[in-house]
Amino acid sequence: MVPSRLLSVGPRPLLGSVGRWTQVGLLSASCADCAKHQEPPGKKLLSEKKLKKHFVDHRRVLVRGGRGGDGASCFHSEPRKEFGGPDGGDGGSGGHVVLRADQQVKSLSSVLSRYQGSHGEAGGRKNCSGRSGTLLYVPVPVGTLVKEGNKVVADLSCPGDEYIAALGGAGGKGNRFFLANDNRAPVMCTPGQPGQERVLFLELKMVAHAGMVGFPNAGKSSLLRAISNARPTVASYPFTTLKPHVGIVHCEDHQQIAVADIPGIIRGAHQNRGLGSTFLRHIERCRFLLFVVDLSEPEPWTQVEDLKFELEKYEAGLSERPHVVVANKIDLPQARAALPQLRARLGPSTVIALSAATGENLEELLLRLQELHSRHVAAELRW
Ligand SMILES: Nc1nc2c(ncn2[C@@H]2O[C@H](COP(=O)(O)OP(=O)(O)OP(=O)(O)O)[C@@H](O)[C@H]2O)c(=O)[nH]1
Ligand SMILES: [Mg+2]
Repeated sequence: MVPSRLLSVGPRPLLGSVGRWTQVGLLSASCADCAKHQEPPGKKLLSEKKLKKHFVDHRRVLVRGGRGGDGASCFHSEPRKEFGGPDGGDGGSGGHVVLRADQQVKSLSSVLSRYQGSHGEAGGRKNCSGRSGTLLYVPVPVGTLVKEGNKVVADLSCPGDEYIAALGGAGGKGNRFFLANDNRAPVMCTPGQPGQERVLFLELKMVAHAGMVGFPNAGKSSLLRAISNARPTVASYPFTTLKPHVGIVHCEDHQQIAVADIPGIIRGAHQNRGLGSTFLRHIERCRFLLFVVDLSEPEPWTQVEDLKFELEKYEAGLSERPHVVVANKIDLPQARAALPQLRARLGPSTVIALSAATGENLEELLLRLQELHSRHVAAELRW
């Protein structure tokens, strides 16, 4: 589910051909042979400076809780009160490091490689406890998965979700704590404990209802621009889109459907050809898929076969998700000629022929999106 607060950008007037629909956009969000479990071979990691400029969807972070303050050892003394007793206060506890899902944050590029929680202060005289370390909040995008080793330890999928990444250390005890009947003047005090230290792997998986996958130049970004007011760049060269974009379609029954435009996939993407298949992580959470096909290309059905093959290589069963095939560029004569054959091969109800450029037949796609979304909501309610 896409949290409603994520979709809070106000509605915009309609596109003529889309009729009753309003649009709103939002820019951004192990089996041995699964490509997602393999590191892309031979690709150099980007430097910190370069990472800042890019859309970053995974990060390794060292988090360390603050150290607890030391307990104090001292004795009360004032005029006419020579043996005032032990009055060393306890140290304050160290501050935790907390990951918090923030919808203003769109990628993990702002997340640093290490975080240190603030330390607790030492205890003082007159039984004064030291100040505890403050919480250190690290804002991460909504949809961040937190892993330790291969184990998923948290899924921050709603705005405001929090996860304590590293606990602060406990404060030490002052000598007042050790006062007992058989020991009226303890000098013992304990030091503060070090904070927890962990290496976490953050992975951003976009939260969208529908994921668009297709070959480069199929017209995915054009389609997203046509049905929402997200503005991914459109150009006639392959791999124009280098990071995922999410657009929100507002339906007339006030449903909001988030649609993700994923960078182009080519055959062999699981072997790191083209942009590789790591971007497919962003459709893992999508409830349904749109296979966008360039109908003006020869044998357009092979594009669907190749896309399904790549999806299966990435994660078994991914291509089985509810889906429709969007046959784009129907405005071109050669595309119109290829449509009957595509329909015959894939089934007439699976294929929606449209033109993202002219807006022809967008209505059918939007109705189908609404139908798929309603089915998904009904299935969730049943659970
Ligand atoms: N004639 C026609 N051209 C289209 C249509 N949709 C997109 N195009 C053109 O196809 C080219 C590629 O469109 P994009 O939307 O950038 O394609 P994409 O799938 O996002 O491509 P990548 O980002 O590279 O993966 C652009 O020149 C568009 O103008 C359409 O319906 N009809
Ligand atoms: Mg694109």
